[in-house]
Formats: sequence, structure tokens, C-alpha cells
Amino acid sequence: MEATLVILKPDATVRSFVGAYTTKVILDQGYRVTAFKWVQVTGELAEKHYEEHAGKPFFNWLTTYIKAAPVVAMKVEGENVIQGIRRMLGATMAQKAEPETIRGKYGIWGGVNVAHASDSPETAKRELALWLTKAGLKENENGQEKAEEYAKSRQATKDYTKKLRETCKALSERRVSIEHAREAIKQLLTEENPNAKPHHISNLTEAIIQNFLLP
Ligand code: IDP
Ligand code: MG
Repeated sequence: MEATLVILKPDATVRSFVGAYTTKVILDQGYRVTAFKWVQVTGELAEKHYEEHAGKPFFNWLTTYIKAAPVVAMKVEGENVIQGIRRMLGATMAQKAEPETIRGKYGIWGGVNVAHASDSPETAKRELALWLTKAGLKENENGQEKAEEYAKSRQATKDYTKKLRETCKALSERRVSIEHAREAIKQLLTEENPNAKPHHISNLTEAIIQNFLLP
């Protein structure tokens, strides 16, 4: 049986219906969640997790984004689960992901793309070992039950993906100022989930904005 590491990134957890939906899709595929944990990523963990990208122009941005709010880390098992979940997520850049995929449905823009999933058996092995030793992810602690509970925790009462993308598109085409986009995004995220912590919304907003300032 194959295993993979899935991380619900800060945009999925702050927009909690997106994290819940992604978890539901994983469970509906019949995969088993054998470990589930909320983790506030540290600088050290972020750099180790993304070490293959060290030196790339988006590396610092990426390690800041993943720390923007707590993430959910899951060990997921099943037949061909690595490829299965990669397919389900879709292409890396949110605005280019196929519309029927999770990133296509809920990714906001650029690298702000809902979730991470290991890309090969070797990567899965390395990443699972890292998160099991350095992030406190543990097996045999009711992972499946925790995932089921999270999947049921919230439905989309308001889904502003389209509005968020329109603002991002306008910013990418320099039709709105950074200040305007920042305020608009913060407001949309707050309306979507009034229970999210304001500093997590601010951090996520900044990660979305900084996407556009990458070299
Ligand atoms: P993956 O998550 O689809 O495997 P990778 O190429 O491994 O994509 O990149 C890791 C993460 O880095 C992506 O999920 C995305 O958040 C971010 N990223 C990748 N390429 C870019 C880029 O060109 N600009 C901004 N962020 C990027
Ligand atoms: Mg990758």
C-alpha cells in the first residue's frame, strides 16, 4: 500500500470550507488517513520541507506563505495514492489548474494553491519521515476519525474564490493598486470566514499580495 504526505496550506485552513472540502474529497476516494495533525510550521521545518526549491526566486515567499497560519498535515494511504492525489489537486499555478480539480476550484492565484502532496514514492518517504520526526505527526492516533470530523466541520456558506481571483487578475494587470487589492482581499477572506483569526487573514493576504512582487 502506498502512502503520501498531504498538507492543507494556510489558504485552505483559513478558508476552512476549502480545507474541509479537500479532506472530504480525499476520504470520498476511499483513501485512509492514518495520521492527522494541526501544525504551525516553523522556519526550520519550512526550509527542510521545501529544500528542493532552495535558491529559486519564490523560495523565501514559499517558506513565508506556509507559515502564514496553522496547516493540517496528513499521512494518506491507498492504492496509487501519490498520483491519485496529485491528479485531484491539479496543476501547480492556481489560475492555470484545470477547473474540475481542487486547485482549479479553490486555488487563489499563483502558488497560493490549497494543498501540498508528495510527487513520487521517494519524495513521500522523505517528507513523511520529516513530518513524523520534526512536526509531531503521529500514526495510530485516530487520523481517520479526525479527518472525518474536519471534513464535516464546515460547508461553503460564502465562496469568494471568483471574487478573490478577479482582484488578483486586476492586480496582475495593474488595473488596481497593491493597497486596493490588499484591502479587498482581506475583506473577502474575513467575510468568507468570520471565525478566522485576524492575524492569519493578514498573513495570508500578504502572501497573496507578495505573489505579485516576486522577481
Ligand atoms: P507542487 O506543489 O505542485 O508540487 P512545486 O513545483 O513542487 O509544485 O512547488 C512547490 C510550491 O511552490 C507550489 O505548490 C507553489 O505553492 C509554489 N510555487 C511553485 N512554483 C512557483 C512560482 O513560479 N511562483 C510562485 N510560487 C511557486
Ligand atoms: Mg512539489
